[in-house]
Amino acid sequence: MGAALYWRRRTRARNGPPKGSPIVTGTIGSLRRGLLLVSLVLLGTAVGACGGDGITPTPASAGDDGTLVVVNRSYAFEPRSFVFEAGETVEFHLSSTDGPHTFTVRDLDIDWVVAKEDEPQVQTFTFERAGTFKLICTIPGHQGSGMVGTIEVR
Ligand SMILES: [Cu+2]
Repeated sequence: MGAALYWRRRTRARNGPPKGSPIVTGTIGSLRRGLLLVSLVLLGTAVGACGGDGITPTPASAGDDGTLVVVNRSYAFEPRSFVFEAGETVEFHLSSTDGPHTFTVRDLDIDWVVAKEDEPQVQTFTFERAGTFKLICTIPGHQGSGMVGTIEVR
């Protein structure tokens, strides 16, 4: 805004009072639009950060029918954190929005490849022991790009 005022003063000094001049109005208008855009981008970043590592999202559980839909995409699991009861059997419906991914929990011997879009594959698993387990995608580069999650069994 400081720059805009400076520019206005200079313009006024050079060309006389440009009160209500469309040029000035247009410039201020586009500056406002620019600021609005910057604000929206900052807001988007802040909202996006909530889903990141800083704040843990509410963990997902299986529905009343024991099923749970998980979407795999580059590079995230949606949802990315889960909570189950020990002894609970969950029917996972896994799909990928893009290339192949895996739903892998090494400590539980889970290693499911999820390849085709719009064709969820169904995998059933019983979580026997309590603990916190790391979910990863083993496609090279995906884990490093943030395709990780957490499964808590309690
Ligand atoms: Cu992946």
